[in-house]
Amino acid sequence: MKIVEAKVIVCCPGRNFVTLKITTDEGVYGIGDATLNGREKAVVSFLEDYLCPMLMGRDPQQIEDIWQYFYRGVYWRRGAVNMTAIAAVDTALWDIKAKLANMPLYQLLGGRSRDRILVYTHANGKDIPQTLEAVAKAKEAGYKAIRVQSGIPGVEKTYGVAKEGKNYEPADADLPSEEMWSSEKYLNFLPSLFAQVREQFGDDLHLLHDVHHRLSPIEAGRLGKELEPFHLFWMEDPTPAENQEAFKLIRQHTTTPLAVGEIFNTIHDCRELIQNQLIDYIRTSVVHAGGITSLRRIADLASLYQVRTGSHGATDLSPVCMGAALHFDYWVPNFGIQEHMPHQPIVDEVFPHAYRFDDGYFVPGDSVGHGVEIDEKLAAKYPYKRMCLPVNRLEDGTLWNW
Ligand code: CS2
Ligand code: MG
Repeated sequence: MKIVEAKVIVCCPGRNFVTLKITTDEGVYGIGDATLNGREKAVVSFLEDYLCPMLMGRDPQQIEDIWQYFYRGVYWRRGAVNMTAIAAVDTALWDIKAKLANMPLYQLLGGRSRDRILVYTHANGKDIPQTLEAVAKAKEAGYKAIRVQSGIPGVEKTYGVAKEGKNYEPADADLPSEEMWSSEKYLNFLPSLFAQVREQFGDDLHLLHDVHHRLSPIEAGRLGKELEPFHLFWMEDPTPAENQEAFKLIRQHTTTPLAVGEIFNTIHDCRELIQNQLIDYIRTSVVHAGGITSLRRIADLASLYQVRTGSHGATDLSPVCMGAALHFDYWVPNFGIQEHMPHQPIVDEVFPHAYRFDDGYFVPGDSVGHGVEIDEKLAAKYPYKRMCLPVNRLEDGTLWNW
């Protein structure tokens, strides 16, 4: 069997998505997500100019060898663009292999380890009353786990909070918009938010929070400690993780569980964090960490240290990634939770899928492959439009982590 076509499809049904479609000489095809939010065209070029021509004539069944060819075989390793492109190839090939086996992907991975997949969704508002309303709405929709973000008094625009009357979408402008940040105001405010959420909703709901790389390690230690009475499921990305050792300091000060990894691309980005038990959840995704092949290796390493998975699932990860992630989650023994930020209805139309939500949980469905398709005709109606993520500055104008 041979690969005869590898085609990149770019569309913007409300937000940009890049999809790779690999077709074989026997007509079987597979698709993979290649979306890198705000840098989509870089991955398109990487695929079209380099990886796609190199795929022609190869046996699509040799998933491991193709992964090694693109990772080990290339002098320039790792990096977000590179690993997203490799992930798209890998996901499409697993889709093909599962179709050839006439199985849903999770069966090929080893079968399911659970009946259903716990997901968390987002609740946010411009202040505490609005945020409490959003939590109530998510709870009514059936979610058992909710990520809570709120506007901060004295900070005009902050990460994770939707514009009035709109759904939250991280890439919001043709050129990066600017936000302002104050760690002091945030730290003084956040515990009161969680105190009120617990007071209104009791202890049963799982609560999560994303710090989005904003704090220094000692500030993160303080926040984790002050949030302990509200027993969060996790505190996410408390500080940038380029220096993995920084997490030692946070760990020394708090028992609030820590989750990291949505911007990681390889096992090396998380190795020290996992081996030193500095985190509780590893959030690497199928699309940004090199596909199912490498996510499996990360999860196996994590399982040795009782670290569980909690894959990134924001709206910039396409339904193709979500489908593949849910098959992975169904199988992976050390599963923790899966993020679910619902796509707009038009996105679900462009990408028809077998996975479905049921009362706070997901199931991947039993279609062969990963169960996600792309309606190419509909996709063609929504051409690419540049959309950038914001940047962030401190009150004195210093550029900060977004
Ligand atoms: C976030 C994302 O979902 C998350 O946890 O951190 O919203 C992130 O900001 C976007 O995926 C960036 O593309
Ligand atoms: Mg995050």
